[in-house]
Amino acid sequence: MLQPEITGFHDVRTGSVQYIVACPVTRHCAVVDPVLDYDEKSGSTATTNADLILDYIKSRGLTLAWILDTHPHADHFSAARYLKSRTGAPTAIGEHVQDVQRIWKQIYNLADLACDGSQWDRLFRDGDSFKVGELDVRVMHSPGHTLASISYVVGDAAFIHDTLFMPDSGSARADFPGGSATSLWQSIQDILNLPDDTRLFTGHDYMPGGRQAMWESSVAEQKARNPHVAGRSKEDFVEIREARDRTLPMPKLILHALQVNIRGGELPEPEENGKRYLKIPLGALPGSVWGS
Ligand SMILES: N[C@@H](CCC(=O)N[C@@H](CS)C(=O)NCC(=O)O)C(=O)O
Ligand SMILES: [Fe+2]
Repeated sequence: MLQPEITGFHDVRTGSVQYIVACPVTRHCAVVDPVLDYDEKSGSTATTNADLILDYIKSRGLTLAWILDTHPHADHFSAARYLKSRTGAPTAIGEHVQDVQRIWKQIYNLADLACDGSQWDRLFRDGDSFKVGELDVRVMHSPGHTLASISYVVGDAAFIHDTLFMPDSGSARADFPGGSATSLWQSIQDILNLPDDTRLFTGHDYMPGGRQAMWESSVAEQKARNPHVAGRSKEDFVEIREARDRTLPMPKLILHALQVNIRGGELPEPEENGKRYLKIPLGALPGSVWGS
């Protein structure tokens, strides 16, 4: 089986890991979960992360074939639209993004938002496959963290985003609107049913205890060492996950980011003065943590 060449780019500000996955034969590649930089204090955006990815692609003589997101992110803006504007490559996400769009359309009261996923070039369903050069990519629906989450399985590798983090970091939260710890458990089982030596690439690393950022593990390592799954039943997992979620404040950028990410990473249209504005609903989400 042809194996992909994988490079991870860790964004320290958000703990996100962005990937380039390349076909060693044709030099075509896909980008997974690119970040558009955003500073909420000044309201500025920047393309430092995305430009690093573009520079890497250029310097290695790669051709960008796909811009992939695993789910509508709650902690950063997607750079999918920016990368498409720079390269013309098609964008894609899971088909259930339409359900996520419907949830957030209501929360933001966005009368004009099309909830048909038309903001992307392709919507993947469970079991779909496509090519990056000569690499076969298979899509697995992996709901739980969000309704729309998907994993991409490429050769001996899988991009599992916000399901399992590194074995010392447990799993992703399941308390966003549409999230479910029970669904996340099932999605994690599907991942752990891949061959033991499958290379797993996670979506975030928060560098616990100040260690170096890490993002690659294997099915065998997760089964042996991740405290959220090793020796755990579904009931244990759901209890651990829901208990931890009750302690977590909402991500700093959730209300900033979702309105952009449900539009495929497109910023709101400028108003008549040429300026773009975000919309922040008040009292829309639970989980206020005062004094922190
Ligand atoms: N402190 C971060 C938290 C971001 C966050 O909630 N990340 C999600 C993934 S999008 C998660 O699963 N976190 C698990 C955890 O923090 O234990 C922020 O405010 O952005
Ligand atoms: Fe996430």
